[in-house]
Amino acid sequence: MKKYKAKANANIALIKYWGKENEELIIPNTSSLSLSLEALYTETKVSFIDSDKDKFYLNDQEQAKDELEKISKYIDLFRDLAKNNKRVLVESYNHVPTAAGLASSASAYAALATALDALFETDLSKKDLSIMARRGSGSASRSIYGGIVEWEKGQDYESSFAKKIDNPGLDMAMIIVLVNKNKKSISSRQAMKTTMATSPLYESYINHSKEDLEAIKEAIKNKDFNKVGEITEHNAMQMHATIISSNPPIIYFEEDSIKAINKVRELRTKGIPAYFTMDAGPNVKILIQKSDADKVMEELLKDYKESDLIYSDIASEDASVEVLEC
Ligand code: 2P0
Repeated sequence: MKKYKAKANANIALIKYWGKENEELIIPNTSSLSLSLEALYTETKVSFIDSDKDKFYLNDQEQAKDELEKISKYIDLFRDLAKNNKRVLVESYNHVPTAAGLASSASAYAALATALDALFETDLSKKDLSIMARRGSGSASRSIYGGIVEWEKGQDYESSFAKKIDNPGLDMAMIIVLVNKNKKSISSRQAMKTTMATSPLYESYINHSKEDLEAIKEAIKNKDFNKVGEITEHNAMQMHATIISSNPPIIYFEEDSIKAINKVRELRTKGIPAYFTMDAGPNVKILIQKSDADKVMEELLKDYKESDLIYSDIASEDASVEVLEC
């Protein structure tokens, strides 16, 4: 019996995806752009089992009914595609340096799609793998690739997928400041719906984000790190302003998020280029030049414990799969 193991990295968006044009097919309202992170990844093993039900283990824990149903529904997409009704054992491991609440649906579904493609012998292209990963979670479409990745929103099932953007040699890395390792935030899936339904700023976010995407692609081409950073910060804060203006308000910031943001500004006053972004949670991600990593770490360690910081290079490899045993 063959077992396959796939690996996919998590990604952090510089231009954020927030809201869907089509809920069922996960077609977004905007295109987005991200960096895949080497330090955070998911490994997922899959094999066929002789059973009438799938089985799902996450970090060696068998998952309960709701999680199993969700993943079974997802595996159905591959069963339909391959016209093969066999049940599957999924063993997934999130590799995150600390128990940081950073487990990512992006790396999870990108790894699962890559593993299932091998198991069901569907032989999908990278583009189709990105589409299948998207069906699990929107941001997973981007985790099929390493490096700088753009998810083009497209208009329908076939045209909404991610692709790699050339990096002409921009020197980048990220440091994640772990603000709160425990508290569970409102899920981004639910929060997106509330924002779209109630925020008076939502349409403005959509329009500005198109401009931000064009501007950041130009800045990447020009190897202009400061411009990339400025656009990243401004886009994230536009997204959060939009989310906060939902009714009832959704606030991902905590006091310590603001503290970390101020620390990033302090780095800049000391002449170190560094820019922040935040997602659907309180942790702050700092975009830096890899060549400044030692200096930035030294500054951050004045205020933070080493265990509150995760340094990551940008992943160079795309999602991949290997055969484990026959
Ligand atoms: C992003 N986020 O672009 C944005 C920024 C969070 C904030 O994509 O409903 O888990 O599964 O498509 O992909 C998180 O949303 O949502 C996300 P679904 P997903 O990274």
